[in-house]
Amino acid sequence: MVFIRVKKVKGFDYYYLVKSQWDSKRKISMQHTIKYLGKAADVTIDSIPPEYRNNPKILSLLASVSQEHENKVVVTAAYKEQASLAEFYDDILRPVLYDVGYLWQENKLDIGMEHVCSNTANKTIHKITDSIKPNERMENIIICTPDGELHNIACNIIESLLFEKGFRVINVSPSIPTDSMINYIDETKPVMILISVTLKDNIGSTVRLIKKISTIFSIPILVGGLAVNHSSDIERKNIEAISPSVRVIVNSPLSAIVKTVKGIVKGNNTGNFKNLEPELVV
Ligand code: B12
Repeated sequence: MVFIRVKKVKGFDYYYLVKSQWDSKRKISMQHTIKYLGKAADVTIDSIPPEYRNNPKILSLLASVSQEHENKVVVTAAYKEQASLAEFYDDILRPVLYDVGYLWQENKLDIGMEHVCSNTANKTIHKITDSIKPNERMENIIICTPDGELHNIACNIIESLLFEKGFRVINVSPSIPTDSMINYIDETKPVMILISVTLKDNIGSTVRLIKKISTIFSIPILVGGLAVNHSSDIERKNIEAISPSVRVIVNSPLSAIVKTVKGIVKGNNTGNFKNLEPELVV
């Protein structure tokens, strides 16, 4: 069997074309390097010896790498053209991901490409976040998803933005059990907790999480995400009725979310939204 082996050196991936053969005497699989292919980003079909170019494993790896590389170049170029980080996420990255979801739903994009797109989005966000200089006097904010929720690109985006605004964001997404969350809150003493919920089916676990947190701590909790954007007024009111510390934020631009967070941290550390200035709640 022939495949491409990846070696990571100083953060870069390097590829080797490798043959794996079963050694029946020693009862182990032996791997022989056929060819060193070089830095992953530079490997093309021409780097592969002709006799292995039709191998489906090799073709699919090369296709995903070149697609991911191409996506990253386009996305990074788009980021540099935007006036602010919030605008880049709101006006470029989120609409692209919504389109990806629509194309997947319409069977016009397969699941593999959907994964490539969401991995590219996450890598881009991490790259941007890593380039931001941390602030010395940072307050802790926890961002998480409820149990069962695997969508966490929004958490990474909000983390990136709040980090840029000088908060230390503890991003525990995706999906950890409620008890671990409680331990995290106890250890890190956040000034606020943000919960992102995408699937309507996860509203139930969101409600359980909020109930658990608010019986133990008095910390402001903001809830947002696709599931609450698509919920009814009554469903939102039911979430807010759990505790006066809870506020549901619907269809809000990222710049307004940042404003809300800053307002709460500055003026209201009691965990009770009743004290909050109305214009800060979107
Ligand atoms: C990427 C993606 C995935 C990836 C997720 C990878 C990852 N690490 O996140 C993978 C492949 C794992 C995935 C899996 C699934 N997915 Co999916 N996925 C998506 C996709 C394409 C993009 C999601 C995204 O990141 N959007 C971009 C972010 C930035 O937007 P956002 O979440 O709305 O966040 C913004 C606001 O809502 C707000 N916000 C968000 N959180 C919070 C929190 C607070 C406190 C505040 C204030 C604001 C706020 O701010 C954000 C920035 O503006 C969407 C399409 C879509 N329309 O979103 C489908 C989508 C969400 N997925 C969907 C489905 C059905 C699934 C699966 C059930 C598919 C399956 N059968 O397996 C699974 C479920 C997995 C699970 N248990 O969670 C459906 C959900 C339908 C529904 N109405 O419930 C969608 C809408 C696709 C579709 N059109 O049908 N998915």
